[in-house]
Amino acid sequence: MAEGIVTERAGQKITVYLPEEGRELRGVPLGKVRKKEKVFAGDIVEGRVVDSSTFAIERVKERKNLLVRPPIANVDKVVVVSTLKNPEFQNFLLDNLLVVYDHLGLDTVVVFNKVDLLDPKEREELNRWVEIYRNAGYPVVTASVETGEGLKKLREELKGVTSIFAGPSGVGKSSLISKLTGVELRTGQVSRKTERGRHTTREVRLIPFEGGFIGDAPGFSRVDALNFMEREEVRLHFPEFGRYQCRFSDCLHLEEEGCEVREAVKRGEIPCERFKSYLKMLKVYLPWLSEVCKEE
Ligand SMILES: Nc1nc2c(ncn2[C@@H]2O[C@H](COP(=O)(O)OP(=O)(O)OP(=O)(O)O)[C@@H](O)[C@H]2O)c(=O)[nH]1
Ligand SMILES: [Mg+2]
Ligand SMILES: [Zn+2]
Repeated sequence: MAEGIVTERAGQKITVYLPEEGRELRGVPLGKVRKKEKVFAGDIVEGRVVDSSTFAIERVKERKNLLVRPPIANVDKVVVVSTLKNPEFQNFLLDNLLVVYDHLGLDTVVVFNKVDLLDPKEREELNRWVEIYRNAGYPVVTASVETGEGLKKLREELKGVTSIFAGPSGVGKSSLISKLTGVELRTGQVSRKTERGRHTTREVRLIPFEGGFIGDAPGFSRVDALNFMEREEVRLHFPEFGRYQCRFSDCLHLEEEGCEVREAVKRGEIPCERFKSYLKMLKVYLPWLSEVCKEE
């Protein structure tokens, strides 16, 4: 028996990567696998090399997890890519993604790409966001496919793990992956067409990289944390809130007495941007907040 990892699942086509040989073969699920279970990219499979191009899949190993969009199994880490401009930064979308991936038990890395486009003033604005996410506890990388900034740091984050790139359309997910791995991916126009729904491709592909795998994903335009969890759970996925002890352990940090998170927002220790995202996720409006957090 040999062990491989499914790197591609497109319709009936399955590709299996054999780490020991460093090559990819066509995967053919044997009867019992075909009948009993679906095979996803990221699956660890056992089977036999039957000829120079074919791997017969006899068993799919139990999955650690299975993402829905994109459909990839056994993901360790999500690289959430944003840009300050082109497209404009949407911190609410980033915050939702960070909450949802933490809920799913995945590590996250925050990447700000296309920093080559920023003038000094915009670079300062970006630095403020970088500080906000670093202080919250996330690893943050500023990157540019054009200048190569941040790619070494990103490479370190990807070593030995299965990671996917997520974030809005057009931020450069595919471009970053191509630049890192040297593998050509469809970028720009083609995926924009897909966004319009002209040619929604379901194919998913993992690229072997530095002892791990990288998966590309289609851009998200909207993610709603409440579709994944109860409103009581959301606060647990804001790491910076966990540093404060409120009077009540089930405090939602809204209008409860003895809420230390609220005091921290008032003192400026928790940034307004993050706390506003939290309230927006819960669909709550608090009058005191407009006093503390003046509109920019
Ligand atoms: N100036 C600049 N342009 C970039 C950079 N990275 C990507 N781009 C450009 O941004 C556009 C979108 O890049 P993609 O890699 O297709 O973006 P994506 O995130 O994969 O988009 P979707 O697949 O639609 O979700 C392309 O025209 C890229 O050439 C960068 O660091 N700097
Ligand atoms: Mg893309
Ligand atoms: Zn509280």
